Amino acid sequence: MPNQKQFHVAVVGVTGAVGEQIVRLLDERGFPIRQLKLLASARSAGRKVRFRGEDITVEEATPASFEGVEIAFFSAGGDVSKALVPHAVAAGAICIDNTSAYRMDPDVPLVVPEVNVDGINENKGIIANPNCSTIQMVAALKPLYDRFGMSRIIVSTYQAVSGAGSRAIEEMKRQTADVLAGREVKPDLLPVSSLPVKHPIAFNAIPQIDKFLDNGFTNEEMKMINETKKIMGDDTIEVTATCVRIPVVYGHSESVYVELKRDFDVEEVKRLLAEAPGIVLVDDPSEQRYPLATEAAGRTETFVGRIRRDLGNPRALNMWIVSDNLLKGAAWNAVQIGEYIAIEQP
Ligand code: NAP
Ligand code: 3JN
Repeated sequence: MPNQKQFHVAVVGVTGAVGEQIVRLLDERGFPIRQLKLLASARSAGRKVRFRGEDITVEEATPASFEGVEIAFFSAGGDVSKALVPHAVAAGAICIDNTSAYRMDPDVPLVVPEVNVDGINENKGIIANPNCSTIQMVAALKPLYDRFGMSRIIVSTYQAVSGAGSRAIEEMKRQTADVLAGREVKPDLLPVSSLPVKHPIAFNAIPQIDKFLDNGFTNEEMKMINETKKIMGDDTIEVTATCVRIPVVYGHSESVYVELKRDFDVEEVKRLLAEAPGIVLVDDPSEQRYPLATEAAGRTETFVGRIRRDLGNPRALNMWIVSDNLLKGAAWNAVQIGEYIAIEQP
C-alpha cells in the first residue's frame, strides 16, 4: 500500500500460546511494522524469534520497555497487564489487551470488530479483547440480535486445553500417553493451577474453568455473562453459562440456546449467518456437515451449524458455534483491532 505508515509494535507475552500466534499473524498479514519489540518474562529474555527473515531477541518486559512503541499487544496475564499497560499508555502506545484486566472498565472499549468496531475510536489508550468463549458467541449472535432482538442466551461450552496455555496442552498429551500406556495419571495443572485439587483432563470433561465465585458460577462463566452484555451494548439480555474443559487441543465449541424477540424463519437465520462477516455456515445434517473443532483449528473464522427451532419455544433457536480459541478467540481478534488502528482508521 503506497504511503502506508509503518509502526513501532510491541508484543508482550510473545513466548506464550497467544503471543506466538500474534507474531505469526502480524507476519502473515503484512502488518505495517517499522520496528518489532518482543517481550516476555526474565525467564525467556535472550531467546530468539524469527520474524521476516530476522532473528529478534526476546527482552524482559519492564515499565521502561515501551519508549517509542505505538501499538502494544498484551497477552501475558492480567497481573502483567495491570502492571505494564499504564506505562505503555504513558509512553504513547495504544494497547490491545488480551487479558481480563480492563475488560469491564467503563473507560475501556471491549471490541469484537464484527460486532462493535466503532468502540475502537473511543479508546483512551486501551482496547480490551474479550474472553475467547465470548468472542465467538457474540460474533455469531450479532446478526440475529440486529434483525430479531434477543432476550435470553443459555450457553454450554466445550473448551480446548490450549485456552489454559501451552503447559495445559503438554499436560493433556502426557496424561493421554500415560493412560494408553497403562501408567498412573498425575494431574498437576487443571482445572486451576493455583488451587490444590487437580483433575485429569485426558478422557475427561471438567465442569470448572477458573475459580468459583460465591454465586456458584466460575470466573469464566461470569466473563461470558458480563462481557456479552457489554459488547452487545444491552444489559437486558439474560445470559447464563456453563463452561467445561474437554480434551481437545485447539477450538472451543459451544451449544447455544437463544431466545429472540421477534418471529423468525429458520432459513432467513441461516441466510443472515451465511452472509455475516467472519462467519461460516456449516449446516447440512443430510450430509452430516456441522462445525468441528478439528476443522476450525488454524482458521480465523467462526463456524455455525446445527441450527434448529426449539421445540418448546417457537421464538428460540439452538445452534453449535465453533472457533479456534487462540485465533478468533485471542490473537486474530487482537490483530484485527490492530489493523483497524494501523490501516483502516483515517
Ligand atoms: P501461556 O502460554 O502460559 O504464556 C504466557 C506468556 O506470558 C509467556 O510469554 C510468558 O513469558 C509471559 N509472562 C508470564 N509472566 C510474565 C511476566 N511477569 N512478565 C512478562 N511476561 C510474562 O499463556 P497464553 O495462553 O499465551 O495466555 C496468556 C494470557 O493471554 C492469559 O493469561 C490471558 O490473560 C490471555 N488469554 C486470553 C484469551 C482470550 O480469551 N482472549 C485466551 C487465552 C489467553 P515466559 O515464557 O517468559 O514465561
Ligand atoms: O480457559 C480458556 O479457555 C480461556 C482462558 C482465558 C484466560 C486464561 C487466564 C487468564 C483469561 C482470559 O482471557 O479471560 C485470563 C485473564 O486474563 O483473566
